[in-house]
Amino acid sequence: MFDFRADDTIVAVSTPPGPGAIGIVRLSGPRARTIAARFFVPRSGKAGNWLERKAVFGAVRDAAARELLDEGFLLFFPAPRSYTRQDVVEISLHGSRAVLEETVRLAIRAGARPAHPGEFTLRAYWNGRLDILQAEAVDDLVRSVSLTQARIASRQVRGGLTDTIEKLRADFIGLLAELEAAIEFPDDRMGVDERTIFRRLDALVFRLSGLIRSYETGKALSEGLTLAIVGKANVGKSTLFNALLGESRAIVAPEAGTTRDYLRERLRIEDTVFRLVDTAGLGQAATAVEKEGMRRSLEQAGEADGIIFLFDRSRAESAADRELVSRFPGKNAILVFNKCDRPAKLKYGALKRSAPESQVSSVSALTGAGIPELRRLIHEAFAPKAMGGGDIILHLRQKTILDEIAACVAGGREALGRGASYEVVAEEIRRALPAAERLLGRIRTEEVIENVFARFCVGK
Ligand SMILES: Nc1nc2c(ncn2[C@@H]2O[C@H](COP(=O)(O)OP(=O)(O)OP(=O)(O)O)[C@@H](O)[C@H]2O)c(=O)[nH]1
Ligand SMILES: [Mg+2]
Repeated sequence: MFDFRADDTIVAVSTPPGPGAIGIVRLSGPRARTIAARFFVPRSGKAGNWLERKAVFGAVRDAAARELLDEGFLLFFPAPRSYTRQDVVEISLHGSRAVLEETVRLAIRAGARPAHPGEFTLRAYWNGRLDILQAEAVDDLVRSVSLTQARIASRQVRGGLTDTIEKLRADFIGLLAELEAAIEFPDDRMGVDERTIFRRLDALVFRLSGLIRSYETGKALSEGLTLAIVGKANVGKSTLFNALLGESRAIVAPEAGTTRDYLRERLRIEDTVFRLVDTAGLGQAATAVEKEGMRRSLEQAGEADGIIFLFDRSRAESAADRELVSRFPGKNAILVFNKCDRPAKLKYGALKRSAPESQVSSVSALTGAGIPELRRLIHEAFAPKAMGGGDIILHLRQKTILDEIAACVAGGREALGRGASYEVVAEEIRRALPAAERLLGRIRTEEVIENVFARFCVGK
């Protein structure tokens, strides 16, 4: 889908659709300056005689219509000191879709071609300004909705993950060199012994598995974790759902069995976005619809990343409550006791013992008492833990290749364990190198390029 010829000049609106105070039209390519000079007239000085990286005030003009379209500023970034390493021109105008699209049309009439999604960044990659990990992070940064996501992506745009992978690659090469020396001079007492090789391999396994595991955090950050509110009918699940969201989203009613289908809404706490699910109450189903609703509740609870078990504190607990709590072993959960505005009847000792790992909170979803504390508890119990400045893998492409590399290391370790020769061990480990190159995008394959850049927006 991409035209890989980099010798034409592309143009696009680089700001999002919809009215804005400012909108930007961007051109990249060897003719960017000449093309812009055809429709951008500077207030003073000669068109096209623009100083490097100095704002030029002027107007966009349709020569044919002899009419000024809008006034604004132009910035010229000559190659190679630009985003794409080609000549780049950026024109800031008023953010009207009509003005911006007409400017693009004028550029096309003067010889530019409309850019494909991600094509500016593709050119940056093609011309060696970014590697593929950085290019992927550009898109993550553009799309990030939380500060944590933005920080991780920004670090990767600046080459943080690239450095980590480079170091890993260097260690592979170092290890191979040692193995090769040991193969060539088997009698040299300075040669590496098996224990050292084992240690090196274990260290690599450790680092790789840390990176691979971080993908779970990355996914949680980009997609949002799902939390299901689960409990018996009428305990106040929908009331709590509404209280947490701060809006009356779900129907609340005194009779049991009000909620039939589950509801899902975005819940933002501090910097984390969750997907909160309100489910149908569990208990004795009287009708086929109720039965299906309960089946779905259990399904939602099973698929969720975390569960909020809700109980009515003004009623005595039952065996069914304890059974429910122990139904999802290993699942991250909290126990919440609702209706604390009423006299307490429920003793939660037994429930707590059924879920010793889970934290406990008391609220009144009706009055709002305890809701701020519960929000804090939800964040503490479920938000993905930031990994002290470490690298986070955000893409399946990256994780898949890391898995491959880890398999090479495991293969080498296994060979060493069963007493195979160093040649065989080296053979296994050597296979990790092309994978690392692919991870960094040093090996350019059209498939990878299309997969990475096609997700971008036009103009980026
Ligand atoms: N006193 C008191 N009543 C509450 C509280 N929370 C909910 N209720 C009431 O309990 C009843 C049931 O509330 P819902 O939110 O519909 O309960 P639910 O768990 O969603 O019920 P189903 O959808 O039928 O399973 C309503 O009459 C609510 O007003 C609370 O904290 N205190
Ligand atoms: Mg309900």
